[in-house]
Amino acid sequence: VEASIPEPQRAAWKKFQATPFVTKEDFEKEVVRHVETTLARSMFNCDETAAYAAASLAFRDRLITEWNRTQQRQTFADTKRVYYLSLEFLMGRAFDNAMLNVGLKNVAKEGLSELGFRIEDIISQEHDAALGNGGLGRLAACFLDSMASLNYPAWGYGLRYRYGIFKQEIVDGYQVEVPDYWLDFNPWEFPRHDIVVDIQFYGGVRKYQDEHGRNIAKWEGGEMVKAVAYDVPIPGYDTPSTNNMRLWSSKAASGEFDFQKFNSGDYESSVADQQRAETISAVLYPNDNLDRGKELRLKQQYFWVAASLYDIVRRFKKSKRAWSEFPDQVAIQLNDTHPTLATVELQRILIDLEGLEWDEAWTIVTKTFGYTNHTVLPEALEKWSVPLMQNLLPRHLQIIYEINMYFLQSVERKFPGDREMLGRVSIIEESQPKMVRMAYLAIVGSHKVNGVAELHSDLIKTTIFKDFVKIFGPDKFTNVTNGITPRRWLHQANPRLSELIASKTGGLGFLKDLNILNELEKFADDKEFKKEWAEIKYANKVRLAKHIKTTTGVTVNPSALFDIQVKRIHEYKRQQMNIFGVIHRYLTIKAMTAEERKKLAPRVSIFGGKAAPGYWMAKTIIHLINNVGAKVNNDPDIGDLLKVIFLEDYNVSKAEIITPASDVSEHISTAGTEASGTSNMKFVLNGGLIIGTCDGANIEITREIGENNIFLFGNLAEDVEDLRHAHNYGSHTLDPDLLKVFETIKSGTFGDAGAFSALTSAIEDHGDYYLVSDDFHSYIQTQALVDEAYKNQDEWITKTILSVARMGFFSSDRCINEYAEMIWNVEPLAPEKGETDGLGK
Ligand code: 73E
Repeated sequence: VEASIPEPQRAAWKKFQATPFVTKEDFEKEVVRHVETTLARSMFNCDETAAYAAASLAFRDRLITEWNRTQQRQTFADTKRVYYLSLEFLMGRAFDNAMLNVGLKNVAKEGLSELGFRIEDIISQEHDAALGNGGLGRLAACFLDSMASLNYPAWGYGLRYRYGIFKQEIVDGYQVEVPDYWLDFNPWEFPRHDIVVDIQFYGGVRKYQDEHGRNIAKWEGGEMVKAVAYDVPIPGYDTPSTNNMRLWSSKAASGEFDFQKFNSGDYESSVADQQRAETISAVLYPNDNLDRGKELRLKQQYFWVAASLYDIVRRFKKSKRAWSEFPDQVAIQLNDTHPTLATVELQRILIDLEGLEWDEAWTIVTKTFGYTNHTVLPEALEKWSVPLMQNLLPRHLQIIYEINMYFLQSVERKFPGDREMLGRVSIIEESQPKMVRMAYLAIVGSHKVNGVAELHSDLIKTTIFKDFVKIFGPDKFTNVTNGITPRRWLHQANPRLSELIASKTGGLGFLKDLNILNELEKFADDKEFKKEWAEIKYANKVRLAKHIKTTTGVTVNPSALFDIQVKRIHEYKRQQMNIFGVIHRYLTIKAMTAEERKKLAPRVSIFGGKAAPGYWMAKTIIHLINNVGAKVNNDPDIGDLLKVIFLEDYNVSKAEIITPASDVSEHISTAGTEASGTSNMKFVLNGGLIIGTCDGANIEITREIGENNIFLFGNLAEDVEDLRHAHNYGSHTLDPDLLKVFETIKSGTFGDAGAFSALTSAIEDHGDYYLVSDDFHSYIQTQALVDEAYKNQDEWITKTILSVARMGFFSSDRCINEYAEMIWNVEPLAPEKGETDGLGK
């Protein structure tokens, strides 16, 4: 629909167009206006919640103004756009980030103060937007920040879950899940009730020939659901560019059949239909690195993918270009295999709805898509059962079979007679029932496939996707090592450190070019600088200690070594090894003389992370950590020498408090299992050292910061297979120190011994798949090296400064530039000079 204002009236529009506030006075005016009109309150009943609401709305208005300008600029320029399809966006809080990116935090701080509020109290009113599980979702959020900050024309597309990842409570040492209803008040979203897409499910396919003798396939019948768009502005840092994240919410298709049911007295079933439709976007699946193959999940995937593609295609069609130009205008990135149906949906649109020939359409599809793989864990590789797909998406299944047929024909031509190869690479697994292998479909449907760290990208080429490298050649496979946004993970989370760095590197430029951190190297031995550096770390530890005190009641000494492992609980991440190590330390201290104890560096072992609700072993690990804490923390014989803390409900806003407070953090996955990891980068960037295995991005962190500045241990990825084989087919002797730990657990020292038998028997009786025993000795030894190194604070601080100075590579800005150049072929669209007027600088 053309709704453009005619030329003669545009002058009036320009005269009255919204102007974003810049001054403190204008900000206050906006806050008061929102309190008094939008919220219908007054100075006599304005609490912190209302102040948060009004201040956020003031910033939202501002972002929307810039958002509109950015979209106009992009539409006029008509250049290529990027679409980042992710089922997860782990955004955390938006208010602080908006203030910092727009450059008006000081204005807001003073303005709020004049109105009677402390900005920290207002910031903490906000509920996290927790639409993700862990690293994959947080990576998507960092990428949005970088794409906007670098002025790339880019959209994120996702689902507007009514419930994000559950809130974790710890009750008697056990994890309890509480629903995360976060939409009570969300000023950051903008409902677009005019942007609604009909999404079809079920039904059947009718095939016939039209009057020209063309074969037609028509997907008919079934159910319709509506997708309603909600837009969230994504402000870039120090640029007016404001991109869009569009989240889809499901609604019942109003219309004849509902209405008919209603009229015929079938009110209940019409309400049931509505609820069923709304269920699609109701809840985020809480599994990290695990695929459970549930029908509702497949529905979510298609719902989101179909709505997003409809939107993208509609935008492309406005430019009236030939279809062959689609890949010159559109780049779509698949964040893991979750959106892989998008390749099939685009093929369906092109052949069934737009009448293109198969080959022409498929060329467009493969040029458009790129696929990022995030895991090699077999239990995480998505497969959908053929009967399930036949029922829900009958036309898509036909197209998948056809894609597979042409693909296998091409393989047959390249490797004549290699039947085994055909069976291995087929998109359809010939199991009972048959399964669609989504990663294979994603590879076949994309022009580039990337892993997320060097080791991981090498591993996928030599293991799970080996045959595909032979078929497509090595150039289709590449690496983009993950990164993090320094805006949130340094400037926002650690303002004092950011300020100190700015004072030595000529301002905040390092937040846009993180390699500038290099300039800190020359301060690595500067006494004055080191003192300030150490003071900031201490203050951050005091802040975390306070948080620990209020949330757990345990007093920890901020001078102790803070050893932190926060991430999703998973056997491959080996929190069990960490807690076994803690028990070993406990036993060691108990056996020490008073003299020996004096030499020991006091330690606080801090854990945090959620277990998937159905992951029993992970929940058992949480239980053990809490029970060890209960024992150790109350043992008067131990005192400050060891404290064990489990932090409840680890999420993005808590990570902003936790990350700056580490002395060491643990990244100790079995080699070859953690694709990248990103919290390793956050901890080092905040002046913490890490203890880690040769896995994921730990290897590149070592390359960048130097091996003297990291505590590496354990077996290498190349040896894992042989070790596992030896466990199962050779004689398997376990580490004696680990066996002592097991004895202690079994004796009931940490409560009901039977509760933890699954943890010990996974290692003793079931092959120790994650090599805990193989790595235990090396782990304990390395922890002893950490103790020793920490005693020399002077050297320790130098190590942390040098490490921070060398972390420039891990900015997500670097990642986005690599994606743009190697995979998307898009250019930034810089705002014009005059356009920066609205910016608070
Ligand atoms: O190593 C991390 C990686 O840093 C990896 O485990 C994680 O992605 C991060 C970002 O690249 C990841 N999550 C998932 N797969 N890999 C996943 C799989 C299924 C559902 C939800 C998340």
